[in-house]
Amino acid sequence: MMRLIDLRSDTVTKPTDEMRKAMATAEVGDDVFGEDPSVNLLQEKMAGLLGKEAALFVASGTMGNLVSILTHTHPADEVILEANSHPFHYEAASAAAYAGVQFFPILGNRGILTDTEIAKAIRPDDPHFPKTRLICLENTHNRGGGKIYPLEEIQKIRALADANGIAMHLDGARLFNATVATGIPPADYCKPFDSISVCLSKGLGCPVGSVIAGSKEWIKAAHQNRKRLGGGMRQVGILAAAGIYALDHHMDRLAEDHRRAKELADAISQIPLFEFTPSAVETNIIVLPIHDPETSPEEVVERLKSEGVLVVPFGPGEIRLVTHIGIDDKDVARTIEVFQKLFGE
Ligand code: TLP
Repeated sequence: MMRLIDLRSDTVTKPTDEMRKAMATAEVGDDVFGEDPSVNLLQEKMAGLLGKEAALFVASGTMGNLVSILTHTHPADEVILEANSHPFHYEAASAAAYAGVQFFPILGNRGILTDTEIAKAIRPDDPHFPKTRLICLENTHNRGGGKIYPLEEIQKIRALADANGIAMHLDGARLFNATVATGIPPADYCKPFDSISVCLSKGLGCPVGSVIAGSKEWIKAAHQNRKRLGGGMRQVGILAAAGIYALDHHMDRLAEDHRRAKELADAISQIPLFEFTPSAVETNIIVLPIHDPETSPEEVVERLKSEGVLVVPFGPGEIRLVTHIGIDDKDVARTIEVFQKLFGE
């Protein structure tokens, strides 16, 4: 059978044998009683790594963002975020449904907003307007093609938030891709934020889970919101053990995913149908433009699939490829060969 090369997302990874061993032998307890040693260890490790007082294991990145937004806001507050950000684009309006907040989306440059753009969206203190309570940023930015948020820009936004009494949350689903690519330590990247959500189930290669982090007091309130959403889990150390294993063994290797994404970008960008600037690929995500309006993303996806290469349509005239722990150098070479065979001139 043809080996499938699955570049649809870094969420498709399967736990390695070593990770499965760590999960199978994990010490567990009832986490609703706070008695799961593996969950407690993961939370401590992550809080330390992100430079925050406390952390909380949650089921998914979507739950991490929702619990965070719930914990920062009151119904009818407003949250400023980027128009292509995950909470606005992909979370089924969960913050509207469960936190009762209104989003103020601003279209950025590949997901990056500046302090000047955000400043214009902050509401004046006037009974006509909602209260601007929270700014959410995303690093790396998924729909921005894995774009790294420059730390200096975040620091300027923090100064603006401080001047206006606004909290800041980071959707750091792929924060470690940014820290590995830049060499900036996670705690430095997280310092300007009141809360952070990081995913274990993306580049780190775990089957499930995210962790949110913040002050002790904030995490206490977040814990109650997680409970309200039905996210209090029991012997969940089996999953936390995968996270601990990944923090110890799967972090540095993200650089390999970035190198492979660059190799793919360099080769595919030379095919006129997909021409783009390969240096735009900063981490593990490649968003490819399709320059022929007659060729739909779905058609490109189908043709690649017939040769065993899986990618996803990513909006009008675009497809996305993501490298991850399940993709090796041979897969990269084969993918380039398939692109050239199908679409090269
Ligand atoms: N992203 C998924 C899809 O939902 C699009 C993917 O394949 O990239 N924040 C960011 C920046 C994300 O990219 C994702 C998932 C999430 C949050 C949500 O994480 P999960 O899927 O664990 O709820």
